[in-house]
Amino acid sequence: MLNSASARAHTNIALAKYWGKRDEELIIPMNSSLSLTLDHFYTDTQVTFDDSLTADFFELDNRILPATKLTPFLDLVRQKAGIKTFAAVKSFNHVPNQAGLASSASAYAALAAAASKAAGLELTRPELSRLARRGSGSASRSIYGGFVEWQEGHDDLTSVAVPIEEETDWKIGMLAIILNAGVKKIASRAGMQHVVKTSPYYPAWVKESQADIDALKQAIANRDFTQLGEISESNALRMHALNLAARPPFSYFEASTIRAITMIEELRAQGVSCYYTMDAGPNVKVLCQEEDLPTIKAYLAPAFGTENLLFARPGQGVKFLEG
Ligand code: 2P0
Repeated sequence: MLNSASARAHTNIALAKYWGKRDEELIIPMNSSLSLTLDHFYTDTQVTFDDSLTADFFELDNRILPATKLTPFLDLVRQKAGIKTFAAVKSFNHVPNQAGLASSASAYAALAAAASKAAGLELTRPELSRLARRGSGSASRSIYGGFVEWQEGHDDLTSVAVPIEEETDWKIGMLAIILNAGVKKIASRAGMQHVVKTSPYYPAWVKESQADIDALKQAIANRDFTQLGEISESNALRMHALNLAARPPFSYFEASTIRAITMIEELRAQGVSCYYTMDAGPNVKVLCQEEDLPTIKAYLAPAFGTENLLFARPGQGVKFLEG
């Protein structure tokens, strides 16, 4: 057997975040989440099932890496397809400047699509979303473009992403401020596990998540940018408050994170509509309307450098590539 397939998936940034699992093995989240898929940051992955291989093989950006993390995921694909063949996986992360945005979301969404096709499976997009979820929760959302909701569900079948508005004509996007492109201090998986166990605010977080998602959907339907931004920013701060309230506490913020946040608040005080969100790292992403981008960049560039300001528009869902 020598079967190959390639796929491209874009990363996504959550406006209402996923931060905690109900089921660690199946990756069923504690609450639903809502994200925006971005056009500028993506992963291309080629998977080849090859009878001559004696183990799975993994290459990322032309560097050979251990395949230990990928093998359990490839086992799921092999099990579904009824094959035992090992695979060679070649990935390229298309993220300028090693921006620290190359998340597992685009990686597992591209891998799910390429591996399932190469194994001879023809999965529907809901099936691809569920498969990607098994690699990394946020990857379930990268199967779709635009605004996407990962519905928490209660088991493998029902925990799946659905598109809210795949092809959006809304002229908005995310300006990523790259503050530190290094490896994150605490892996998302460990961080979220720790807050579920020890943060006294956790039940309140879960309860408020659904209200945030409802309000975000309303904002999207009404093209209400202020509501979209206010809810996203508040949701991000509440996620990070869980970390500060954990025992022992931890934080992804660095001094430059606070500096960036303060500057976004200053811009807002000057009448520019822009809002921030942060994930499991120090970088700040600014949700803004395209028309305000020149003003925002001009204000931030002296502090952070133009080369560290990367703008992305709403992007597409996963697609298969030739070869
Ligand atoms: C999110 N993050 O909703 C949240 C916000 C980071 C902060 O999903 O354990 O790599 O592989 O399911 O998806 C990052 O966590 O975690 C993430 P696993 P994942 O985007």
